[in-house]
Amino acid sequence: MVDNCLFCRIVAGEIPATVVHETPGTLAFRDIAPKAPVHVLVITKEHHVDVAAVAAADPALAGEVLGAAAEVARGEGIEERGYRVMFNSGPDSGQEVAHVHAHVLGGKPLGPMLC
Ligand code: DGP
Repeated sequence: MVDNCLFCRIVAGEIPATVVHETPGTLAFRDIAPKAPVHVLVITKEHHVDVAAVAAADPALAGEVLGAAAEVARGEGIEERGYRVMFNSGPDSGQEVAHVHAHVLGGKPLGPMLC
């Protein structure tokens, strides 16, 4: 755990979150400022700054994040219509929280990717 990391504090139970899914290595909870009817964040319980860091340090855990994202989509009922899984990584992406998280977005037509 990294002391000043918001998502590490959620994993530790120090900050409340609406958890929708959990695996041995991941936790999934609703985004506090949802951008779509379904907006869930899938994070690693271990601290990794971004998707490249977890992929380099523990490829199996990176795969576990993707599997958990698919499970969340199934559980939220958005699998059939489709959904988006997105990672921000680094300053140009606008990444606000330096702890790897997949955004799982769906529940409406999402339109083209913005950049
Ligand atoms: P990003 O910009 O990719 O780093 O996304 C960070 C997301 O985290 C953003 O969509 C808002 C969300 N978020 C920030 N603080 C909290 C919090 O305290 N609780 C929850 N559930 N989500 C948070």
